[in-house]
Amino acid sequence: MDDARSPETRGVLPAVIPVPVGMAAVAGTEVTLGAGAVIAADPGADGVAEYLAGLLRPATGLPFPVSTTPPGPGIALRLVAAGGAEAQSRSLGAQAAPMVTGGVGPTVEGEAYELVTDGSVVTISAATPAGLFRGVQTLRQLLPATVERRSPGEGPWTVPGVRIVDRPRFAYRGVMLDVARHFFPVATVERFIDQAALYKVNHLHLHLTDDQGWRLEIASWPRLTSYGAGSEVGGGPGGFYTQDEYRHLVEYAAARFITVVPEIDLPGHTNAALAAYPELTRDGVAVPRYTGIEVGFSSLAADNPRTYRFLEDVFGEVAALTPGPYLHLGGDEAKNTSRGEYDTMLARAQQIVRGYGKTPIGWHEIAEGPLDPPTVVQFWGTSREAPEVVAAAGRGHRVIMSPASLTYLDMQYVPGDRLGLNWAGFIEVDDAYGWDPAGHLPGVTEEHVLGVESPLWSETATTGADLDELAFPRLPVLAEVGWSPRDARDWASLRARLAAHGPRWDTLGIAYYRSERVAWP
Ligand code: TNX
Repeated sequence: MDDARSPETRGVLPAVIPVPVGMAAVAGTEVTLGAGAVIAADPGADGVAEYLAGLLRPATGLPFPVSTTPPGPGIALRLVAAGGAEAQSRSLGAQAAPMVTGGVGPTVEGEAYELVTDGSVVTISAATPAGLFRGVQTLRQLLPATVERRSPGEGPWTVPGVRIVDRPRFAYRGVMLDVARHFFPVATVERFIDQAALYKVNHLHLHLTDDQGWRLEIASWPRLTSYGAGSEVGGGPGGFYTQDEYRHLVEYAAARFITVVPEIDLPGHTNAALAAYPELTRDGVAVPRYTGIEVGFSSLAADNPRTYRFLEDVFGEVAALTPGPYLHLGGDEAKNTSRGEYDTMLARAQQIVRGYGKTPIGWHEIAEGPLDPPTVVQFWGTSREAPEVVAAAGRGHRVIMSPASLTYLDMQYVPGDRLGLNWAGFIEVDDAYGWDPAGHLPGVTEEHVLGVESPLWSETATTGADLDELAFPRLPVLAEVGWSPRDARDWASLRARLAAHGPRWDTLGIAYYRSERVAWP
């Protein structure tokens, strides 16, 4: 009889999230990593090899020496000519995702990899270290959950016999953390980066400024942090990142092939800056700091020359600290800014950002005004109609899809949840899965979509455990929406794979939300 259950439920295929483009079980080729296991790395792959060794050593208690000499039994990381993995994917009859063309930023080819077992060696091949790194996350998920322990545990450390070919569907797979409504220390952000990396997320958007606090040191405007950082929602102490701490986070993310996208939100969401510098207000009168959660009351002033000095200085410093191609300039919910003021300030802000060699990203309201050619539009609406976004896509602007009713990690799962808001609705795990980024807005099709981002606003989240509960399991779900081909996605399969990841999250200390839609073990 046919077994109608998914392959993962039947235990035939391993529980990899996001589901790879192509994965086949290959009997008799499993690899058990034992005392003699080495990590053989091609020149240029040593950074990823050391990262992998760092993952494996604590739980296995094995030495995993990294070498560039030909492999013994264990793991091999191979850098192969570009196209190799793709040719393989064609030969396996896997779905070829459409090419991303033009523009700056990431390309999907750079993250393709393949992973094969041959009985004694697990070989990961890719054209770039980024591809190897994505493959390493797959390897990690092929090993027992206990591999995530930070102290030696029981093996055996067996990788099932598989052949995997994989590449992302979208070049941009992001997660956003709001460190403005509540401030999160460096260690919490590092942990968030590690969690995102496990699911092949490649952009971390940091929402660094808002009405409730300014979180990045700006040397030329020191009161932004000496005063403007000292508040947060609910009246807590707030906080900020020094430039060195921010640089550290950028490097920490880069070591995981994650690009930091800093956001300086304007012209609204600026109360913290206005409180720090009364010269930026419309009437020059100081405003108090703000610890509530209303939006849409603050605004920079278009006719104040200090506004543009401020934007030049801030974007100049942020650009200098940020190696990635994007600077996010907000643009959302400017309810206390006239159309003319908005257009004037956003036009100048885009010019300034481009002057520093960066590509602007703005929340989708920015598409109601003039857009510079490279500007990326981030859709966050709750309806499937956004004529100005469709029009911008038609003029060649790339779109990041963050529909609030599907991707907002700060929405409650169900009524009565301890954490979260619900203005965009309730988002259960299968809701977050049951949509497609291409065509969600009719007229915004595959080639317009740069990717998918899941924002985690922090009005109700104050601790790392709160972030865990809102992000898990929805972050892995949305990572699959951004990575996996449309027709490889299947809720019954994902449901089983999420359940299989529960013990891994327990081992990692991730306080995930035990959604009733998943049969947790
Ligand atoms: C809307 S989404 C906002 C944020 C809030 C969030 C809460 C967007 C661009 N603006 O200011 O934090 O809702 O869910």
